[in-house]
Amino acid sequence: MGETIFDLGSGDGIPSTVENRLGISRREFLQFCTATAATLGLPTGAEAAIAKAIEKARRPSVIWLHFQECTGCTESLLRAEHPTLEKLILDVISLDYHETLMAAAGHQAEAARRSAMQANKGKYVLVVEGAIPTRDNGIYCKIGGQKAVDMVKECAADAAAVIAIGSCASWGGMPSTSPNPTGASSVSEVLGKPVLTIPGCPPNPYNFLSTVVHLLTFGKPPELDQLGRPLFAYSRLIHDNCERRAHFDAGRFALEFGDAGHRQGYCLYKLGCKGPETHANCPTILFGDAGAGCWPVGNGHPCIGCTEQGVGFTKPVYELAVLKNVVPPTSYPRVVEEQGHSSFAAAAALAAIAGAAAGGAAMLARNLGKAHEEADVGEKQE
Ligand code: FSX
Ligand code: SF4
Ligand code: F3S
Repeated sequence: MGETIFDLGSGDGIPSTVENRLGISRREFLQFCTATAATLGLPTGAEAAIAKAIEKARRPSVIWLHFQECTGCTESLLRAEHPTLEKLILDVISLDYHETLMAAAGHQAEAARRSAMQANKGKYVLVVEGAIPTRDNGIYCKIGGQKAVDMVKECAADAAAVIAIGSCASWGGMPSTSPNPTGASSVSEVLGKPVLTIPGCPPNPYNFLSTVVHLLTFGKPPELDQLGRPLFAYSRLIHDNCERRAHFDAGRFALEFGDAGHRQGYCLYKLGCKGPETHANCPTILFGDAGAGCWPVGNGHPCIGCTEQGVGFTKPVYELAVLKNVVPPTSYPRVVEEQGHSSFAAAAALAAIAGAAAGGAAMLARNLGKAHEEADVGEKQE
């Protein structure tokens, strides 16, 4: 799939400048392009191509389907505290069908989907949120009287690209949890071919946005792993960039929620953290615009492995993770005992490195426009 060149067409023209559309300055727009290029791991100069692609307003038509899920993927995209993110997403795509967001309902909505597919045949992007029930001939999810399993096949037939957003669409996720009574399946299982996947429950919106920008700029998806996940977001283990990693290495663990170790921010491995076997950029890119430490482990909860097939919603939360790239000490000191001395410096160094990594790009994207707001406040005060 990584080799395929998609023709996303010329889309609809947008008259105003990109800065006006987004409500940000030219400088901030270019900063966003640079940050996205950095997030995608692209070489110097790619930011110019990204800026050109977004400015050309070559907005691809997007058909967004909902099946077995909680709508958390959509919520995480649109409920960012700062409006720039969803503005960017809605600016770079033309969202022609989305059951949660569209004004149309019933037969009108289904007619809008078919007419968008017809008008953009071979050029639209299909985004699927949610798993697809396959048991008993797929009767457990119907939209407008059509079975989900039939709808996804119909919509995928003429799509330029298919993106499975969230763990449900990527590999079954929460609805496929044993005993999986509805036969909840992934998009690629139903279509019988690999698709681009952005797993996570919910996935990080910046990973979706960066993937769409890549499609738009280069006409092809970013480099993917064997599960269809973009490597820029899913090539590293959570454990590699975790701010608690120095505590893991020093053998300092929280043993119970609320114990002394938990209160001091020790490693959550013994509480079942699946960071050592889960690939995602959560610790560097963070969630929810709430600042440093805002991701599951940063908030004190073990990673449940939501981006990883066979881990999230599959392994019990309390089960210890497989250590994929580290050799643990043969024994661990007790959590209440005096620990080594080099560790605090090591923890600080690791936190600094994590903060300066790819997350910087997301920080920048999330802060776009804030300078304006502050300047406005300053002016009002004068
Ligand atoms: Fe929910 Fe999306 Fe989880 Fe699934 O996210 S956040 S259940 S991955 O499909 O809506
Ligand atoms: Fe972080 Fe979890 Fe690894 Fe501990 S086990 S360092 S909390 S990812
Ligand atoms: Fe999911 Fe773990 Fe990230 S639970 S959101 S992969 S920290």
